[in-house]
Amino acid sequence: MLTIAAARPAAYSFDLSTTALLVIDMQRDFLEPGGFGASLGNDVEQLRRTITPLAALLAGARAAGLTVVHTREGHLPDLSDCPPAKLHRGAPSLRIGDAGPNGRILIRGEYGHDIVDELAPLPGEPVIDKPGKGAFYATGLDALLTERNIHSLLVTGVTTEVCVHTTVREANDRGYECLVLADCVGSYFPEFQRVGLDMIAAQGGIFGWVAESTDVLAVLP
Ligand code: TIU
Repeated sequence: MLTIAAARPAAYSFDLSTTALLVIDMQRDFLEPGGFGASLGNDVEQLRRTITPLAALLAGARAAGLTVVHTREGHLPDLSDCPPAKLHRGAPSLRIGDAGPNGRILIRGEYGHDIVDELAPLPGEPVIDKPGKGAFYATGLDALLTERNIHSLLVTGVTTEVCVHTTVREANDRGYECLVLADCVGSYFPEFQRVGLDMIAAQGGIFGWVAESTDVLAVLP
């Protein structure tokens, strides 16, 4: 058992064989200009500080033999898996499915939909394609984790208050123990980053725990 004493609200313990590193939606569509995040009026630079610590954590996790699972948010080319409520909401400069500089916005198979080069999945690492914000909705993630006897998740990715939060809430309700790594999750809004993390650890860890990636690297073999 490995223990992160500095986690809040209390120490977090996990076993390598029953833990996965979950990397949520580190896609060009959220982290690079011309994608979905930018089309919503966001400054993608706010998210890019996560790439360097996450690359280091990914390397440490791989070296320790930890299961690594990546997710990508996106839709089928015919948009049959995109609810109208999602497609028509707001007034983005480009809607889901529109042609952008990195291909069609948030469409599977397009350049912009894929994961940034720095965090590219290795062959054999599962990549879960998800149509929603939560990684458990309409995906095989729960079955994959159950099959591998995984019940602890080290959670990273973007954005803190949207896909990370939704996924952590889904995971918590399914019995997974989530440690969210503050420097490896990012929001377009600094106040949402702070409050989003506080919400997870508040009330005795109502959804999970929060720590830094260096805390994890310090205990990995
Ligand atoms: N808009 C926003 O903050 N996030 C998303 O739409 N998706 C994810 O968080 N991946």
